[in-house]
Amino acid sequence: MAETLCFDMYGTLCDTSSVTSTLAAELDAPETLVAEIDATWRAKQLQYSYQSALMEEYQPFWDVTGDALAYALDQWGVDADGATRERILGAYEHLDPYPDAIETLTRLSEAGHTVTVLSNGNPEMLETLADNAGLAPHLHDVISADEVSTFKPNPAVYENAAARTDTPIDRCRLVSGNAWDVAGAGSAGMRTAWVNRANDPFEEIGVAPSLEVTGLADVAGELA
Ligand code: LAC
Repeated sequence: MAETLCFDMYGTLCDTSSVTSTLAAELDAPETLVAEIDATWRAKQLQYSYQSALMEEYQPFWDVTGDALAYALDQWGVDADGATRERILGAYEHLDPYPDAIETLTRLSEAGHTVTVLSNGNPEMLETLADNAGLAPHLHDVISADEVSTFKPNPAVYENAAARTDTPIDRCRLVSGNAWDVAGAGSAGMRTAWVNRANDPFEEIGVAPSLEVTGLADVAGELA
């Protein structure tokens, strides 16, 4: 049965850890420090998105990501001028797609599914990344949390995706590598597919995934 498939972008279609090469080049820092900054940056990025949603102080994900970078550099005692920070942040527009991303989108589209991105990224950063990563021609739509001025896992974001694609929410499926995102989409009434690449335990809150796989190609294997 045809579904509207909503792919998360950061950590699902594109690999956020590909910012490490930019961090290393721009900061001339050892690999261990780069790994620490990268981990703090990603954790703070998510935390700041949750905080700003809960505080009802929405700001675009690009700004959230910049603030999280500032925190991570500060936490690890690294000085970087404004231009360097901009170049590091710019890595978010050049993330590597996972190797099986394009083939997965193509197969699912050919199988009759509507294939979209549903992400916390603001539209400009999503469109730039989708172009740079070669994903854009394989997507029917790119839907941003920015349209409802809050962030996943607020149900308003998943509900907006269903409304925008004119699909009943129980015929939409979020595909995400982020367990918290899957838990939230399930809670909002979507079907889900959890791309559990690291064999992690699932979240203790929210709704368990309708489908669990270890890579994007398996999503096509199951649904195409
Ligand atoms: C996304 C990030 C938060 O929504 O994973 O794409």
